[in-house]
Amino acid sequence: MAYNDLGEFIRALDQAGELKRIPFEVDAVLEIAEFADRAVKSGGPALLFEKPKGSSIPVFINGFAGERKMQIALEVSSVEEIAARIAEYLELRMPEGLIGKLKMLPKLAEMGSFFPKVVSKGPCKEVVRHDGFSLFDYPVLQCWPKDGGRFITLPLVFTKNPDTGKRNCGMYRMQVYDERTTGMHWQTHKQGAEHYRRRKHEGAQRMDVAVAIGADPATMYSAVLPLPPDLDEMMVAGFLRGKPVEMVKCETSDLEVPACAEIVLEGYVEIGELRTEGPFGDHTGFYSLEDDYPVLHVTCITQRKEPVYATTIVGPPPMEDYYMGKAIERIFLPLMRLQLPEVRDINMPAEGIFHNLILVSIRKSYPLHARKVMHAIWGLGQAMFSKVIVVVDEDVDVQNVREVAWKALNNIDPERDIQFVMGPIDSLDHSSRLPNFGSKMGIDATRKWPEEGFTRPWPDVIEMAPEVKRRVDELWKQAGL
Ligand SMILES: Cc1cc2nc3c(=O)[nH]c(=O)nc-3n(C[C@H](O)[C@H](O)[C@H](O)COP(=O)(O)O)c2cc1C
Ligand SMILES: [Mn+2]
Repeated sequence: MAYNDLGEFIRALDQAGELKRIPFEVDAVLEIAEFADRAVKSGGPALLFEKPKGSSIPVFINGFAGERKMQIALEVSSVEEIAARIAEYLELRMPEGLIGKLKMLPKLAEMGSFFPKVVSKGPCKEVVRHDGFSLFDYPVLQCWPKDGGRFITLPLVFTKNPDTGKRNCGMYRMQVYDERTTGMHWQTHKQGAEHYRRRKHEGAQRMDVAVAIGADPATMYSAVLPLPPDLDEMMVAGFLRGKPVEMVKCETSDLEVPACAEIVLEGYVEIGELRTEGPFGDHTGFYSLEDDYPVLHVTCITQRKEPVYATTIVGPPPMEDYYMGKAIERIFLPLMRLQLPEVRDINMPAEGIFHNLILVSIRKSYPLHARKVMHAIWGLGQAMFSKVIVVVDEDVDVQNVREVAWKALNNIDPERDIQFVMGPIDSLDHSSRLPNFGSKMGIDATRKWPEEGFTRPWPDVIEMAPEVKRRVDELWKQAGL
């Protein structure tokens, strides 16, 4: 049964032994972050701080911070189940004959149930405040010592594409500047930034923005998914939870937000207004330096009577976002394989913080096939950020990083097998020669073929004969080993 809100998710974590309530006072400045960091690094529970210093609103953190928590969030026993569900839809073909078509009806009905539903009221409207509010009433974290201030780190930022009217929901952190103003850190490649550019292009003065903080877990998670532009995150959330997301109209704009949200900030971004954002201890494990970003002016806050403030911290990996990203890797594999069926598996190790390193195994079918796969990945949505791509043959288990390192390093003649290309760079990369502009490296670590100009013999990997293994299994026991 789909969770109706954040509260139900928190209860489910509690029942599974994946939640710890902290009943005493803890400071939202740095202390909660240190708790969260230790908890995620030791495989600990999600945390609910009942008495954050200076606020009556509890803080929930690390709800997705682990494989088991991700499973509870998405109500599966393995996220591969979602990949399998997606694969099932991708294989849907128009069946032959009437009986076949009738058999498809339930599937089609199920698809219809993913679409979000507009409702007239919801818990996020229990309190509506047009004035007299302050963002400092909320227990917004300062995560790291050199951060530029407090940051809302788990917001669902809603905007509309002015050309198509389609909604977008992305997770973009928001630095709290004062009682009613925040930064809006949508990086240039993201949909929020694209909507802003389009508004600017049409000469608009303002763009409406609504931000939901805290919702049912599938809805929260959908905001981080690297979906194609104009594919509604709320529809995907409906697919993930198997039930439509209920949306309510904002008080001050024609945007809609999840009715179950804990807290909603309504406001606008003034086109052309930029302000220094950061520094911020980021998911690279380094501080992102100060940069100019748009500013959100909050004009109205709606919320539950007793909301919970949902947040996260990022920093040296692995953090909560690693587990969110790992599930993305699993869920999106069938979609990637739709375009690239030769891909067997991919792995983005925690240390590679998603975009720095992607390990790919392929079934190699023609000369320079590995290069084709690299270029395809660099052309595939947010996978464009992949700084280093290592392509190996299908017999290499990319989930085993030691095996990849061993085989790949043996297989490469660096000058021949490494490809450098220029391309768009993740805004958080601090090493590229210009922001958002730099180079990438592809490593073809597949076995080289004569058709690729490799005429020397290629050796086999060493393996013991199976009959010897079986015999030694026996002798091993006999030896008391
Ligand atoms: C905890 C967390 C914080 C994030 N913060 C930002 C951010 O500040 N700016 C940004 O552009 N992307 C951020 N992201 C990544 C985006 O949410 C992600 O790229 C998403 O797919 C963007 O959606 P869009 O394609 O609809 O723009 C964050 C992701 C997570 C998990
Ligand atoms: Mn999107």
